[in-house]
Amino acid sequence: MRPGGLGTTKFHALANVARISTIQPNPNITAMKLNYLLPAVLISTFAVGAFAQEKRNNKNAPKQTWRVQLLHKDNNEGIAVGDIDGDGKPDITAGEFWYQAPDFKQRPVRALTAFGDDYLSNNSEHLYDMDGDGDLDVLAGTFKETLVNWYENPGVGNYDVEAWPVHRIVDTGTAHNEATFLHDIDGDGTPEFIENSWNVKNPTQIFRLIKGDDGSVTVERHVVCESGNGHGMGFGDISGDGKQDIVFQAGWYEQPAAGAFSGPWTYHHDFDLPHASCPLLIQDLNGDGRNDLIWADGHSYGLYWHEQLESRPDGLTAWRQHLIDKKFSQGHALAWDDVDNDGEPELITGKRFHGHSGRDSGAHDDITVQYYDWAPKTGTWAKHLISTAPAGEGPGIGLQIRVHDLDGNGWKDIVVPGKSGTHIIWNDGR
Ligand SMILES: [Ca+2]
Ligand SMILES: [Ca+2]
Ligand SMILES: [Ca+2]
Ligand SMILES: [Ca+2]
Repeated sequence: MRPGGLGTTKFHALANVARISTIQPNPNITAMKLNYLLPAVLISTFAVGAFAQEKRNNKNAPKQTWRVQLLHKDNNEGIAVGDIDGDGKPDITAGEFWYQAPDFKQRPVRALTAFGDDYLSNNSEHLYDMDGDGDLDVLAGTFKETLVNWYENPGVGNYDVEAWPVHRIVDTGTAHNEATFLHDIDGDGTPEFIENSWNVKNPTQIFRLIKGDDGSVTVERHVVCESGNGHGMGFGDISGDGKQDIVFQAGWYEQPAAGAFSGPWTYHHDFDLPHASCPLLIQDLNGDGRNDLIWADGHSYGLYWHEQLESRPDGLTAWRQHLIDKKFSQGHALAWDDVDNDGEPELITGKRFHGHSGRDSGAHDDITVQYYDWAPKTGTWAKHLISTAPAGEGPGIGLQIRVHDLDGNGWKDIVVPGKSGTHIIWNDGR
């Protein structure tokens, strides 16, 4: 039986709504123009083609259906999924609480502090076995604090506590944080903790998690760049050498040939991506062997992909911008996963509700969650609306989107936090 009696809200389940295509110009001409027109710092804002929508004609295809369940409403914008109690069923953490499957009973994790008009201190969270005792703990970031804490899973039979034991792991020295990532940047199987900051003067740094034999965990700090961060971040191989690079608002950092922690990384200011999403995605969309970028403006309208072209003779990378969708704002988070069961991942995003407390463009638009199905042969994205609701009354994407098959029906569900509530969007499939 599915969870979802209480708190299940009616919503608009839509499928196959519109196809969005970008009409691509002659690549040779575009590359020439880019090389000719743009100086050393390549800003690839080359407007591409028309933005066209057409109704899909195939009305007989079975429609994929989605169902929204509200778990809680507060201003928390971080979320994580993992099997906290070890019963084999994925559970959810979201800010002050965790939700125990299968009925998603709300239980406490920690207290968050409020600030501003409508913020809670948490800007992101990750489930990871910090102390190596076999159960998942919560590692969390904050908007304003330089101190990073993790919260210890109290273990089966001990979940009626007021809060999980808290441990300080590091003082990063950086406030003004946008989001954090737990990501294995060097590919050794252990993830690193990496902060993205909107303050461009902040360092970009990687914290390696070091586990002691006694269950203690410490970090080792590695500086990518002493001063140079900026809104938005993603990880992947830009240079094509097989090592992951870091892309952010003002370009990318190239991982040293001798390894992630061998020294400072080389900075390339090859593009600017204003208020880029967290994460921005690095994928070879068109299969030409060069990784491309997918990003949204986290505080205004616009979802784009940047096609990586052949590098310029002077060594700078070259890019062509393609518009994916300009009809929604605040796509602050992106996910890349297979939600339609065709074996290929889709681009999942939506609107963050009340970024900057409602002062962002489109703050009062309807709030949506949607996915885009990429067709490499035609270079087009088919937009599928998953849910839509009046501003503040349905699922938004907050600062993190988690995609996971929670109920084991073979279709991946989507869980999202945000100031319009923490929601499960159940994927009922076709
Ligand atoms: Ca569980
Ligand atoms: Ca643990
Ligand atoms: Ca490519
Ligand atoms: Ca798919």
